[in-house]
Amino acid sequence: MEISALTRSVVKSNHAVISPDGYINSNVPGWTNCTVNVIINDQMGAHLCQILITSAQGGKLQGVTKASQIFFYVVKGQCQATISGQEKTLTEGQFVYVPVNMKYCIQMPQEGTQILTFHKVYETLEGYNTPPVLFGDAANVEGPMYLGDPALRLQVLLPHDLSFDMAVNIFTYDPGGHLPMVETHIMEHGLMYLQGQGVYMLDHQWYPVKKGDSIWMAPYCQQWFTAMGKEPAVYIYYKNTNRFPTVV
Ligand code: UGY
Ligand code: MN
Repeated sequence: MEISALTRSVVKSNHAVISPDGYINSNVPGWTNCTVNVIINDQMGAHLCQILITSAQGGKLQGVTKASQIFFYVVKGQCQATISGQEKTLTEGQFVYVPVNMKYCIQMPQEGTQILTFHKVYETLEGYNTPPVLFGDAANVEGPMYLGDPALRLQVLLPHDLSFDMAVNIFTYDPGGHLPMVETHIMEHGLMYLQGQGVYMLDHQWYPVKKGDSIWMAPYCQQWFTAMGKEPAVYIYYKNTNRFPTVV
């Protein structure tokens, strides 16, 4: 029998590793016939929110974005997204970016459909409009090698456009591939593993991680990853970007 007092999850002041074994469901008004797991949010000191939604039969996410924009990514299954009069079927790897102050309705007819969301309070930029609704498909986004290493590929899902104040990228590491340096930076991350496994170093502590795990990294949380095993390790991650980085 498994000892239920064991987990790989940790929550620290500048990072967290959340494995699915500790999930407890939240009830969100307007989000019905689905399980909602709030993985990262402001309660832990983050400036983003990351939620995993798992649909029962007839799941539906209905609401209006307010101060925060929401990026919806289909991890598995399919859904019907209606945003500001545009209706599209989204399947695994497809996504929709919903800007602030906009109605959304996402229906998930198939039980087991999973949608990952990233939320961020939108910061306006003088001279730029709020970004529009954007539908996309990771399968159509090129993945050039990262910093000259063919073992690492980075797909950038949102446009390089200063109207966006967040980025969502997919990072693929071949087995043995690793970040070329320990990153030490002001940007914050939220991520979830879509495939594979490896070891993440966060603030000089070492964590085995695998498909389904999520990680929060606060600004300046030092970070490094190497992929292990027989298949590439793939994670989708959030990063804040394109705004004046400091109040000083
Ligand atoms: O974009 C990034 O900062 C990325 N290289 N960080 C990470 O994957 N931990
Ligand atoms: Mn980073």
